[in-house]
Amino acid sequence: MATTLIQGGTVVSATGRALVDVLVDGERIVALLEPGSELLGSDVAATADRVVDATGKYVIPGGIDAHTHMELPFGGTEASDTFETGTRAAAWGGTTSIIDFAVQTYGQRIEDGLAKWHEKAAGNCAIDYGFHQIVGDVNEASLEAMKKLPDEGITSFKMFMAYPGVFYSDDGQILKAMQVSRDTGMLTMMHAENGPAIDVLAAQLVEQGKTDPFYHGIARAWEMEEEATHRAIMLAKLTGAPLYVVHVSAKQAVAQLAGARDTGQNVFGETCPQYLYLSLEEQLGAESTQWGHFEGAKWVCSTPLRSREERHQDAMWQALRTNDLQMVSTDHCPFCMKDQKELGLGDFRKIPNGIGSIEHRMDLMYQGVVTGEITLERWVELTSTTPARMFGLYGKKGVIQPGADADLVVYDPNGHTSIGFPEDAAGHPTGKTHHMNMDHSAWEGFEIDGHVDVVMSRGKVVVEGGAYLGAKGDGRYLKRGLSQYLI
Ligand code: DUC
Ligand code: ZN
Ligand code: ZN
Ligand code: ZN
Repeated sequence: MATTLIQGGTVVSATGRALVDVLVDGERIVALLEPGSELLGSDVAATADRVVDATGKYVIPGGIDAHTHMELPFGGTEASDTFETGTRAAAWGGTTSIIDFAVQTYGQRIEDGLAKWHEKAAGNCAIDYGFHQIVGDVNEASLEAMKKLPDEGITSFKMFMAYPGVFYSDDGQILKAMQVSRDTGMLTMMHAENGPAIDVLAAQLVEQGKTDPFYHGIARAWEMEEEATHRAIMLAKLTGAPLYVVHVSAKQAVAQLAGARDTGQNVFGETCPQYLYLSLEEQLGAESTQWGHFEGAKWVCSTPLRSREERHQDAMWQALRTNDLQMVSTDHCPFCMKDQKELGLGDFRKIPNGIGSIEHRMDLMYQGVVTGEITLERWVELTSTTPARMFGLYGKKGVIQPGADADLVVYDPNGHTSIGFPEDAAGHPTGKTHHMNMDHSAWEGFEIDGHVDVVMSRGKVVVEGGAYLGAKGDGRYLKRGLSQYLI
């Protein structure tokens, strides 16, 4: 097997940093070595098949994005990234594993929904991938099928308290599924928003002629997130199910999670880069010559962007520091403006919900290190190590140690990344700088004081020198174990 030495970098883990070299043999990490080490009497650097120079750079475990929606059917269209394009964009951004959501739609068997997701992903992914199961129809057959999912490496399922008529489950259905969660150790993931109430508020806004994208966020008020988060916590408490709340955006929802954790309940939460950086006020002010006020559709996602004035973004950063929130995923669910978001021209309810960020998560979170919101170690913990531990991948993923998969990123703190469709000095567009299958960027104009230089996925260098060297089908299905956070 070919060996690679990643030399001269600072290896950063969730718990510290050290100037050590990383030796990779085939698909695995085999040793962490003091610089200049000898192995069996010979100089490692001289005998390695290949040396990657990481001098002055960080070497981190590859990012794990535990919340993505490739090819998700939604709002009469389908998320614009395929497993091929979305995972390639992930690799460009230093993410080497994803966990996507296999969908069981209403009236469908779980087994059939899952088989369809395997079909979509198999042979198409650039990086390793696992699945959570969306349970969209709770009935006797589904509850039985759920019990078999851990054997397939699926140890978490997601339910929706929102989207009546699409993915929605009522409290009784959630209770039944949570009983399976308690009995099997599968993690219950929850989209916590009061969907029935939101739909009434949304309809009333549209009746009043308030149809611009911004009203999406008004209808999906933080009270609707706080209430649903509380309800999910109570149902989890009653059943004894471990609970993981996805895409937390309201500071009041964080308070619910923190309160439950303080009582010893096994509940967790993730937030996403959009809830750390973007706001409802900016969505309200968004306007372009092409789209007018409909420009705000680029940021229509659920949960919605929250008010900066109300300081939700500050609360999310704080919760990431205090561990009231444990991870950052993207909820990557991209839609183009043309033919997709524009389905909601004149009625914000018809805008497909979602933002594409898979390529930018590692950079955006690194910027939090630069601005002093989080430490370098916490960056690694939030984006790689905790996702691996939370979702049963740790040891193989999420850590740089002998025996782990060689999923590695060389990150340059002296590099720079401009996101979006920048213009040159004369104001001419230079083309898009990202690789997601989108005709815009929700992150237009973001500047990152760092750069993903080299990405290695299971021992293969897939990004280097600004070039993509990987191939469709490099990624394998990840059978996951139970969460390490079960008690
Ligand atoms: N939220 C989104 O923004 N997109 C897909 C589904 C969801 O819950
Ligand atoms: Zn959701
Ligand atoms: Zn989602
Ligand atoms: Zn020019």
